[in-house]
Amino acid sequence: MEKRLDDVTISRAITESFFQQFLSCLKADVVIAGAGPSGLICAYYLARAGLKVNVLERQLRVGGGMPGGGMMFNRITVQEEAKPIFEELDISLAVYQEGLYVADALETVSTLCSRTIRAGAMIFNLISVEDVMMQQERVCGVVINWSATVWSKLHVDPLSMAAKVVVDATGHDAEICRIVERKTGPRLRTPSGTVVGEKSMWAQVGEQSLVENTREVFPGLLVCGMAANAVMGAPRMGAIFGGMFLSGRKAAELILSQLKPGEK
Ligand code: 48H
Repeated sequence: MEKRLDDVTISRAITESFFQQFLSCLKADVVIAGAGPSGLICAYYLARAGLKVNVLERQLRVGGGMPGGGMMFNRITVQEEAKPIFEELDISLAVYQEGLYVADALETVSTLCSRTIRAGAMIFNLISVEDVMMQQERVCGVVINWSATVWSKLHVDPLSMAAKVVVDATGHDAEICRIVERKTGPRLRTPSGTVVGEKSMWAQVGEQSLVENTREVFPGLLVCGMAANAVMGAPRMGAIFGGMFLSGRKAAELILSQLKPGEK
């Protein structure tokens, strides 16, 4: 006789599997807020090097601003400097003109997500970072809640996730840096000590400064991707994404120079 699928067994499989992983993630080497391109790339390189990495994404889906391409035309542009990362991940690039390539936004998001998980990073969607943990003037983790509780404005107390390093990869709003600024005063490592704020579109300068602006902005807190330009007061760049990949990789390199895999 056909073996029937038991409804409760399905529920148990999901909840047991999820909570086993969730419990093992409550202490990590690195927690990254935001699963946009910069956060995912950062997670990919850290996990590949053997660090324990969690990515927390507020939305149902990963990819941040990438699936929408430019104005919902689901293509992204990529400059020469980032081409080796696309090749490493095996994401197709079509030459548009010398030094400029076009990629399918959905292929890029799905491949990057898959590679990041297979490298060993844990990605949790539908979880928002709503605060940081801070001890002895150092960020040492994040305070999290289900996005659904935040959106529905329910007063539900959060949980915590400890990390040696936290990365703000939340994009234009630089949410984690703003939280730290709000709680500690103007003590970020920026020209003003605060989140300076993103400047208007200038792709050339925006892309160049993005990698430079990828840095530790407070003890235990790094910023990468669009958030790095927002924090340091540099321009936006429109739908060119090479800088996001280079910034995520640089954040991973900075972290790896501090935290050696194995010293967990
Ligand atoms: C959990 C959160 C929280 C939170 C936000 O916006 P993103 O795609 O960010 P980047 O920096 O990787 O890429 C930027 C790029 O997409 C972009 O916007 C460009 C190139 N713009 C140029 C221009 O001129 O406009 O992803 C950030 C992710 C999103 O998925 C958010 O949902 C998520 O972070 N997020 N997740 N807790 N508190 N805040």
